[in-house]
Amino acid sequence: MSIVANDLADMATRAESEIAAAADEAALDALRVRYVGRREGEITKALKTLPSLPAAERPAFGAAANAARERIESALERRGGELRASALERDIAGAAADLTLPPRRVRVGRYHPISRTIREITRIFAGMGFEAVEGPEVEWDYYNFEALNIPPGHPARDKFSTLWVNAEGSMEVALAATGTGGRAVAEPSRRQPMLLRTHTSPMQIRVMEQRRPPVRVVVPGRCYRFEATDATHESVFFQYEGLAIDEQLSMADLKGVLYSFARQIFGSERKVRFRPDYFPFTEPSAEIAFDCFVCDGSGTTNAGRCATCGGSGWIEAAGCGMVHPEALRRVGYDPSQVQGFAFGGGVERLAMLLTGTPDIRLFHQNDLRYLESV
Ligand code: FA5
Repeated sequence: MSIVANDLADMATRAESEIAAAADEAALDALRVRYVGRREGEITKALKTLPSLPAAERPAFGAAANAARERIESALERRGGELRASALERDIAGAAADLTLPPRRVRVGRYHPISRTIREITRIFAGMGFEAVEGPEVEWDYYNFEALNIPPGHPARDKFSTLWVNAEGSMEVALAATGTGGRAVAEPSRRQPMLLRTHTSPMQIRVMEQRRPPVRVVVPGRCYRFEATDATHESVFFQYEGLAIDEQLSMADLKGVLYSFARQIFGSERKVRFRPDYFPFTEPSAEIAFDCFVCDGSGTTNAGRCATCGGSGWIEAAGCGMVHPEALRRVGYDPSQVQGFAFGGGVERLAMLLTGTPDIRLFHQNDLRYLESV
């Protein structure tokens, strides 16, 4: 190493001991400027002499200057940390607050069990190729009923009483059986009254209107029904709708998809029941149910009839079936070319099974003590 390079090492040693003795941040700053300041610092000054050195000495000199800078900078950092720590200790010693008190509990946010269940449902269906889409909660009579083969006066409207938006834009409760919120509609059209949708099935029509087969979507969303609540019924609840349209789809595909879903969400321990049902917009139609986790499917508990499943031993989870050819024709699909299956299930019913919640109303009462425990 050249003499000049040795001088740089000596300078670093001198700087280190001065830095270690710096009494406060101001003294430390002055030393920083003096040694490693960009304009007038010792290192900068030394580097300015570089061009005047013989070429052979320049690399060693440059390396020595960098090494000296690194030593000085780490000494500055070390001493800075020491000074800050002792300043903190001084503050604590002189503080008026009682620092021995336990800290305030930090409340960590988390997903609501319903949101968690929706995320799980869409994740599982995504694995089977279903894209998640959403639709409007305030819906035309046309999509909620008519396009699903439920014209005014159809008995299937009876189980779908809901809130209707009347001509003045305010809400009124009416029996869906009237189909018009109590108002006569001369020509059935999309400009009919609007309502709070009673199921997610209107999205079957909306999606088919917008896309050509193959279609594979899952639609989670809020639904509304004007009905008395009990352990498994709410007037505002969530459903997830599934729709698949393709060539040569059959009931076997529907069953395979729903069984795979049940296994993925519950493992193999829940029993699955699949049996015929009726929906105007699917043919044939079926219903899928899981055995009740409270009474283990027996229908009774120590207290008597199981309140969660109403004594049946089963919790009805979804309706399903092959999309009705009339619904396919209505959106311009050719039923001789494409077929499809659809299903619509209750999110809360799954969340109840997943979290062991015996009463659906516990999800929407906003009692954090309960929501944090599941
Ligand atoms: C329907 O709503 C049909 N749209 C389902 C369907 C879709 C059939 C596609 C065929 C093809 P249903 O009224 O049975 O069917 O409701 C479906 C599921 O929603 C029920 O199995 C239940 O899990 C849930 N559900 C229905 N009403 C309520 C309620 N009031 N509270 C909580 N969950 C409910």
